[in-house]
Amino acid sequence: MRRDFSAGLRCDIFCNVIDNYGDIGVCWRLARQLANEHGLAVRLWVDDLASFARLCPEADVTQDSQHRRGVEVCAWHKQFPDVQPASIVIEAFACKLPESYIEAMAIQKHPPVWINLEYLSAEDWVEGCHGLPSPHPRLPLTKYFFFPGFTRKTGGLLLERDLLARRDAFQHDVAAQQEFWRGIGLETPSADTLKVSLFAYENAALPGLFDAWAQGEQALLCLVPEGRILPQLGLYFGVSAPQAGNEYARGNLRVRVLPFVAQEDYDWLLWACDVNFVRGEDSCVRAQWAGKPFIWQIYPQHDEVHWQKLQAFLALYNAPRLSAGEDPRAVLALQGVWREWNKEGEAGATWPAFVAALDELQPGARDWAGLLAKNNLALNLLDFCRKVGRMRAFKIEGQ
Ligand code: TRH
Repeated sequence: MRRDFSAGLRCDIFCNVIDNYGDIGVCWRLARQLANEHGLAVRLWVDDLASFARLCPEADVTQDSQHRRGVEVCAWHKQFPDVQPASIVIEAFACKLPESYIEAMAIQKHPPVWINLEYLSAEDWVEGCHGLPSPHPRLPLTKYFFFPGFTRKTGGLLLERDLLARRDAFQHDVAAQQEFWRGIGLETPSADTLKVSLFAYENAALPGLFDAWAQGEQALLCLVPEGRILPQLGLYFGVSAPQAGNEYARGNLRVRVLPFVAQEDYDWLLWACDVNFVRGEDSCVRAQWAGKPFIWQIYPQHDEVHWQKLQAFLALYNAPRLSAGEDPRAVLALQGVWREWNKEGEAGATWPAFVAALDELQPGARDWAGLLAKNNLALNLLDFCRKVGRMRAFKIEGQ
């Protein structure tokens, strides 16, 4: 047996990287939080260390086990080692745990609390499914579905303890902001420049949006982290292989390509910009914590089911504004640009109305972050595990 790395409550998180950075992004964030804020000994098993290393650049992809930011990060190979299961076992996004590990869980005196951490969705059915048990067909084990979400009856969202305080400190600190702009190699933009970050999948709406920005009345600085949108950016400006540090301009639009940074550092960009384009799951949540108006490019799924998810989120997100009796025009402007960006349509045509509504949208974006902050996923998850432990009439080790 491999020696366990720490006493106290232990947690194993299993992450199977499907594509992009969302799976590992969520797991890495949760792992750090459980380890650093709640004192758990966390092992993160990941089957693609190269993806992990994009979020944690000091990672060594050749190591089977390494300690990073308080977490033991382990390479998850097909041939799984003989290890002692932790007291909390989290399989992310229904990834399939190693058979030998499941068998080992079943023979523990106190079998672990086994959680399937699901994808984020704002749809109604999530509340009904959050926390449901799923008994193993053969072994004396029960897996529980844990759904992140936006309402009190869901598991909530990942939020570091001090995040909003750090955000506020940064947004009120001119010197810290200047430091940020210097750090990415730029002068602090003038007050009348609109600062937009653009993290996106390929999107046929990009040229139209760039045209609208180039022809707009206001100077616009667009910051693009390296990634899937770069070839299209290159096409637009007639250059091949744009890379970090490159800058392009047309009309009132200035575009700067940024390096893909460590996960913790991405927040600074979101806090520094006036509008953020985000994608997938984790960056979308981070944009909400930034408290700025944002545009979400949802991860496209088969049979167009992602449209339902998008509509469900928009309905929740806009509900506080509409029920407060605010002028619906700002909400419609936001919906317009979200719709066109996601259907890769006329995003450029919807942009002027959106920009005109920014002042109205800003306070709502901030209030929304405050509302969501009351429902913290890591705290909820630990409460849930304690409850399951109590139901089984044993104390979770270390509690
Ligand atoms: O990379 P994504 O498109 O991930 C997607 C979604 O999660 C989707 O739901 C899932 O099904 C699919 O993967 C498999 O977008 P997401 O979720 O925003 O993840 C990006 C991560 O990258 C996030 O944790 C933030 C991080 N990031 C950095 O660490 N540095 C950077 O410079 C940037 C731009 C992002």
